[in-house]
Amino acid sequence: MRDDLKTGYVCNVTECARWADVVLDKADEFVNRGIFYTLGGGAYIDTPEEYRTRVDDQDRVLGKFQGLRDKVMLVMGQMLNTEVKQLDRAGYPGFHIVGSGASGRSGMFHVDMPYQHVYWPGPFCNPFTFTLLLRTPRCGSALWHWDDIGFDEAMKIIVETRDSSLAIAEMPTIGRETIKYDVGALYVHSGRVPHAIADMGEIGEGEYRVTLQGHGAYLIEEGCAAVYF
Ligand SMILES: O=C(O)CCC(=O)C(=O)O
Ligand SMILES: [Fe+2]
Repeated sequence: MRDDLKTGYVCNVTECARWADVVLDKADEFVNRGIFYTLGGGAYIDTPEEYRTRVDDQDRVLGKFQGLRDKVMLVMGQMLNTEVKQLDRAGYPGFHIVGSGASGRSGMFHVDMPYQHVYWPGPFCNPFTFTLLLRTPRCGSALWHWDDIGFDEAMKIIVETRDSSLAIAEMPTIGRETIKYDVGALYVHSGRVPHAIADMGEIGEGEYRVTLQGHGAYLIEEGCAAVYF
């Protein structure tokens, strides 16, 4: 992560607060994913049938965020030095919402491989993951990562702890590093360094960690990057 993380700036604090309000106004559409909720269907977390249904319905659920998505794609294009477009037939970048129910808990130790679950119009390379923090609880919002755990070793830990309620307790603390997110900043990385939503402590009642979330890769023949959720 320390080698492949890029950071850009998308919106000021006022704009972020406004976008976070629009997300929280859509609470009826949130999907409970355990420690967090999503707004929008995610290829990495939905069944193929659920994903298809949510993509078909996404203009209703995520239509209001086109302005934000356009800005994210523009800034990401400058960061990656390429044009960035929406991947056809896939989900728009969506949102993770973490509330007080996740107080004192972290996300799962994982690597990102959502590209296995979407349709690619041609060959692609260099998959990436991105996060834009829109709202934070007072304790802060961050990502834990383990740069010194290689991909194969990470997969072994993931398989061993899968379906285990101990998965969180078993997360290695040795070598764990923290990237503290700033509101309005966009973080882009390969997703191949093992990582987890960090436990930053107490999330108060009515406080939320709201992030725009997505993935992407370079379309080799088209010479641009495409993003999805
Ligand atoms: O919310 C975050 O900080 C990261 C989430 C994440 O790891 C993912 O969506 O793959
Ligand atoms: Fe991830």
